[in-house]
Parts: sequence; structure tokens; C-alpha cells
Amino acid sequence: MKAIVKNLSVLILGTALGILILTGFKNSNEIIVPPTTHTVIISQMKFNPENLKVKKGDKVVWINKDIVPHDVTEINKKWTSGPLKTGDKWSKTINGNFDYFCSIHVVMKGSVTIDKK
Ligand SMILES: [Cu+2]
Repeated sequence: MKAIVKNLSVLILGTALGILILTGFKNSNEIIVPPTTHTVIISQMKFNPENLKVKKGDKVVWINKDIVPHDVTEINKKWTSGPLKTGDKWSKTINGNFDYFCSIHVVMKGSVTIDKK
């Protein structure tokens, strides 16, 4: 009976230590994750994906694969990519949420949101 109690306490202590170590590693990993580059394809008069979730500091590249020019313009026109011809790319580092549209074809809309998870 004493042996069972002893084994049980070793098991519990071991599990607790394991959780601490794993949690520690997880946290240090989150700090050193490098920024990701996300791609939004402009095709058939649409931004794809339309609504993109990123981490703060990530980069987004828009690529125009349509046969007509498009642009990426902040919804209140705070900034714009300027016209992007077929095959043109434009990128931005993301530090806040925004909605955007194409000022040439105003029905084309998209958003970038920082996912705080
Ligand atoms: Cu357009």
C-alpha cells in the first residue's frame, strides 16, 4: 500500500514538472516565431481570400492575376497601392486592422484582421 502511494506521488510530481517544462517551451516558441508572408490573389474581380487573419507584423502581398488593373485602397482612402497591372505585386506590413477596396471597381472589397490568439 505504501509503495502505491509513493508511486502515485512520483507520477503526480512528474506530470506537474512535465506540464511546466512544456508550457515554458511553448511560451519561448511564441516569442521567436518569425513574421509570415500571406498572399491575396486578385482574380475574377475578387480579392482571395477576401477576409484575411494575420499576426501583428506579418506581411501581406497582393498579386493581380486579372487581365484588368486593380488597386488596394484603404476604405477611407488613407493609403493606396496605386494601380496594379496584370502580374504586379504590392505588399504591406500589417500593424493594425483595416478594410480595403479597389478604387477602380468599388464593389471589390476585403479586410485584414490581426488574430490575437
Ligand atoms: Cu479592381
